[in-house]
Amino acid sequence: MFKKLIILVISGLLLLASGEIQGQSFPVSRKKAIRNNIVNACRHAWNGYKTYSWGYDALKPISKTGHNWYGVSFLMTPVDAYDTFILMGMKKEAKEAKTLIFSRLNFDVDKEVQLFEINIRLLGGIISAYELSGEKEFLKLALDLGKRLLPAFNSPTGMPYRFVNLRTGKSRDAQSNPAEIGTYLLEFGKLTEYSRDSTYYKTAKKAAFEVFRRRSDNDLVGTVIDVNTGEWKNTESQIGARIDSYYEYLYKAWLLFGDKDCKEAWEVHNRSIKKFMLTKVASGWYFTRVDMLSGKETNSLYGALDAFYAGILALSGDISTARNIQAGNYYMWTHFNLEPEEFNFRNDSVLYPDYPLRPENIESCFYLYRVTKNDEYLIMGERMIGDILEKCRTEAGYAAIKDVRKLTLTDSMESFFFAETLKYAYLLFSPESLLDLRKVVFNTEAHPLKK
Ligand code: DMJ
Repeated sequence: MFKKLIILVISGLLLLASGEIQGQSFPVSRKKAIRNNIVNACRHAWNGYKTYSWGYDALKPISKTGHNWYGVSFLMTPVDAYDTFILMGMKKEAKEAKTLIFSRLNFDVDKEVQLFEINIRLLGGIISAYELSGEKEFLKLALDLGKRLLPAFNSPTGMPYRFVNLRTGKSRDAQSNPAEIGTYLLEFGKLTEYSRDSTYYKTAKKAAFEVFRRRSDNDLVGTVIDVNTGEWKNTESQIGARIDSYYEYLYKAWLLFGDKDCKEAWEVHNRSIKKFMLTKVASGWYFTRVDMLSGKETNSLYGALDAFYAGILALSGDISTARNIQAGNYYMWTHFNLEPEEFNFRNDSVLYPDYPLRPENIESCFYLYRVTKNDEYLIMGERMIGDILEKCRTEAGYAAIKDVRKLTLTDSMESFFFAETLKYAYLLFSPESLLDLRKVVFNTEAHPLKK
């Protein structure tokens, strides 16, 4: 009898330790199985890159060929994937990516590049790689790249042009937007930290605040602005495309560097976003689009990019709004069986039916799970990553979807699939100790930067 009791107590303790009881609906063994699937998917995609597009920016997963954004390669995929390999414990793949980067990545090229993308994917990726590996070669690359991006900010307002030539510094395209103007605070702040040259952070902050000071009386910003004149060219305000990471970096500059001005600016915008854009309908809460001057609705559109905002709200402590927004995010995913790029949340019609392997919906699940520990976000995440790994898989990797209603594929596998989609999904099902949000802040491409 006594022996039986001891056995019962011990097996109970073992179950408790394994999480089989604690998280009834989501035992540790299930999390582990999902993590394994994600690692296998990551390896499958990297093997495709290695076999068919080694040295290129990205793999085209249907035609099995390589693709460069600018004619020459800046190794977008290996740079974006490197810290994901490290976090997933994929040592062999991390080494392969690093060797390729050190042997071939060179920024002294007479090519014009898009400042924003090069900053979030390459500069962010390389700085994070340096912090995770301690390899000086990464820091050298980051400082070299940073110097080459600075000339883009030489406009009459201090807001950067959209394109810059990496060798000559010649810049062009003054019709920009808040995201492409205000998403440098984290990476440039890190450059200032490592170079001890305050120019970087000051330049990034000036650019972001040139947008902020042009906000409307409603404390909203528009979608297109001329960086030469500072004049708004499109006054539609939204939280998604062309504005998203401007908001994100105001809040995260506070988290990473304790910059109070940035926190205050975020609070000003967030209050107005909630006042003018938050819309409650039966399927969930959404942020609609409004005119920055009148505050009136222009379009009841919502999409894959907007989904990130629930995560930022969760991070900033506004859990109840975040939860309701995530309900809308999940509806967008399940109703269409993979989220469309944009849909009208008032009548469920699809405007842009593509799904380019975006991470934002899973990203918000990850933050919400971290702050609430509610299994519901694991269930959402499991469904989403399951759909992606099943419906987007090709022989060579994972492909974007052209139309979520018909599940037709298109020949592209963006590097953010490695940097963000797989990483957030993996972290959602991993122990918190793998990545402590009190110690790091993710840039907008999910490259972790140390506080
Ligand atoms: C990423 O490159 C970044 O997250 C960016 O801020 C916008 N979205 C794409 C992925 O969807």
